[in-house]
Amino acid sequence: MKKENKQPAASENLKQLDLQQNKSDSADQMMTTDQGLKINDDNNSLKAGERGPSMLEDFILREKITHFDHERIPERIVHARGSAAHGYFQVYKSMEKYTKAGFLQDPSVKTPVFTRFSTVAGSRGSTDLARDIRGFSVKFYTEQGNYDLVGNNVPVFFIQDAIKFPDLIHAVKPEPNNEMPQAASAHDTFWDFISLMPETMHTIMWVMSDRAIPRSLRMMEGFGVHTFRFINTKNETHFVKFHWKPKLGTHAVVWDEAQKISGKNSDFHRQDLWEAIESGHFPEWELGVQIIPEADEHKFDFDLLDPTKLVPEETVPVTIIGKMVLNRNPDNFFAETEQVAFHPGHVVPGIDFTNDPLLQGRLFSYTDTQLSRLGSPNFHEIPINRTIAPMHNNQRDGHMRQEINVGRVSYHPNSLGGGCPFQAKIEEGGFTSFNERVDAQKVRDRSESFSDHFSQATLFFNSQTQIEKNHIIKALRFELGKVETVAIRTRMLGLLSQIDMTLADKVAKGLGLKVPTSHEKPVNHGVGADADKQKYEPKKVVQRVTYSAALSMLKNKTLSDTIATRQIAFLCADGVSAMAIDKMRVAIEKEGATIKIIAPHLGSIKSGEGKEIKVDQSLLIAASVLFDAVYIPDSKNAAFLDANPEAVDFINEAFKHCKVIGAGDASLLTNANIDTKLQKSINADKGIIISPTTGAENFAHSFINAIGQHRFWNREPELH
Ligand code: HDD
Repeated sequence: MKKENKQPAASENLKQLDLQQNKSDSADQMMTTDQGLKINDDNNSLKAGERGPSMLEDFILREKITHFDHERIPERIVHARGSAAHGYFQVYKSMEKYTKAGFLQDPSVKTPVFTRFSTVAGSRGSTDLARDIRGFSVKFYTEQGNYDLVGNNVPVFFIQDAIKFPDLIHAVKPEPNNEMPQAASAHDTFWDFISLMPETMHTIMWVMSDRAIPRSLRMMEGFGVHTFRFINTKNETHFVKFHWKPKLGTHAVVWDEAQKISGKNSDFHRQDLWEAIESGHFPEWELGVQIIPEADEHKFDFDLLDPTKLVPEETVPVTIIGKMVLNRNPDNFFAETEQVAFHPGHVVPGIDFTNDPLLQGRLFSYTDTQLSRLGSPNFHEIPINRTIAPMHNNQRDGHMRQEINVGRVSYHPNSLGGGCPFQAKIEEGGFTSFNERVDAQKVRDRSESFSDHFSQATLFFNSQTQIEKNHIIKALRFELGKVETVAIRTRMLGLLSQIDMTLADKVAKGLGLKVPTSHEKPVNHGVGADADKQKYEPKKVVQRVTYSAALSMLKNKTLSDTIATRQIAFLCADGVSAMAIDKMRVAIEKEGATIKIIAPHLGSIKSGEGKEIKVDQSLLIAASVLFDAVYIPDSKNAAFLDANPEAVDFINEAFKHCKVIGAGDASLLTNANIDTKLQKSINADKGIIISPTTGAENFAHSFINAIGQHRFWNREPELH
């Protein structure tokens, strides 16, 4: 990666200007205590004699150690592991027809954003490549106050009611007796809970799919999940579902690869995001909305308020309304990425909630959790959380209050302060909640319109290609295979059989079990079961949409054939052709991808032409799983494959993970140690590109085109 910083000047972004006030740079400065006293010796504590005991008097030692002792804060109860970046959002055309939200009106305005991606289950230091949902939170610093879109990379959620959230999270987190396993759902407590909660089935399909192991945070979709409301100046409302569509397409790694990446580089996603931004390859997403008129609320085969359901794009198309570009890495991980506090309840006029019971519970949880995580109701004053809109109210005091509120008045109404701060009229931007009519009895209950737990799980499964279906089956075999309690596995097979019988049969085969027959099938052990309420029995509602290409990553390939920002390994050794390297390098870099020269040792190697070639990584450090494709320039260094088993592993593994392999000469791939299946398919496999004796440009072109296709799945063995 180039070291040159391509991030834009802070002056281009109002939030960056705001953050400048708190930035501190020690360049050319003297070291001081927290009180500003210049420090003369930071290496020795104050002692009674050179070999004597340290003295209590040493306030410099005490201050330093005390601060250190208190450096950690509690990690997030969920989404603890995350990476974030700054950027901006820009709407393409005014959305005034639907919403009065200020940041969705003027295409010339760039609204600053801070976006954090996360895994859900793992701790702060856990691996990036866990099989998990990814959080996708965007804080828009709008002129009307902060708006947070706190979503995921999956459009649906496990449960329908927030009251089950602590149960879900307790089940998926490491088991409480031995704190194992870390950042993994493949264990008994998770599947015990899931197998008793049929409403989780749709989201389970997504989590078992390759969506849960993205190639990059920059290559995944985002979703607001709940149905929200848009409200315009005439007080007309539309329901809205939010989508983020990545410019680089939606791509995943394979599960075997994910597990190996976790060992080779557990910061894989974090590093990928950081380096892309440092090198000026700013990740970009388009914001899409599905807009549903208020009058159509009950026209669907499911309830719009049920967060376990999506609105198929075939029923309501996604309209692209703007873009988000992330163009600046944080300066300080703790101050920004760790201290940022998102909240689905941070809205602006023009955006409002619905009665989705999951959303309603979230509206409580997010402020509450910051009180223990950040330690004070003043967390909104932390620079990264601070709004760029003027902020005045009568909230006062509390731990670590920064603001110095002047005057005697901290109440409303008042006459001593001239009635200030004033309440804003609607036309002055004052927020009013949507005037929804509610006329109901108080009940602790769930709507029958929430009872169809399987139809959309089936829709998702049926919309996948056979390759993607196989990956789901294998993921379930893996996850349930790690479950020790056989009754849980069997109960899951019962639920899977209600999604798709072939799916259940194939998973059962891998587990060495039989799918329970209908009279043995668990009906409902979950919600309402104890209360013996028949109405909670899952129902199947015939869905008008039975197939949706948008749900498949392989079919929904919009813009996905670019190779920009992909990492290509060049396996080289002394004697390699510098000309072959240069030709391929130029062609690849022109497409915005990055190459790394990998050789048996660091330093440099000598080409056949006598040129020094700088080595980026030694074979000891590099691994195929960290790259998108591999190129072995020429036959002159074939002997190097015999001498370096790591190079052979590299090629074999790239083949196993269905990646593109380019070779200067076919004889390189017929080396005795190369996978025999690879050797046999050299001529038939479209992902193996061999240089012709003439026409090197075509060769580079074919190699690049093949990388654009991401993977060659036909190499995968059939699933029996
Ligand atoms: Fe949540 C964090 C997304 C349901 C309670 N959630 C959190 C984050 C994301 C989501 C992306 C990380 C924010 C960050 O980067 O700081 N959560 C979701 C989505 C949900 C969802 C898309 C369903 C549609 N969450 C949900 C429920 C509850 C919570 C039902 C509780 C009733 N979530 C929290 C939390 C967290 C959180 C405990 C932990 C850290 C934080 O809030 O700031 O309040």
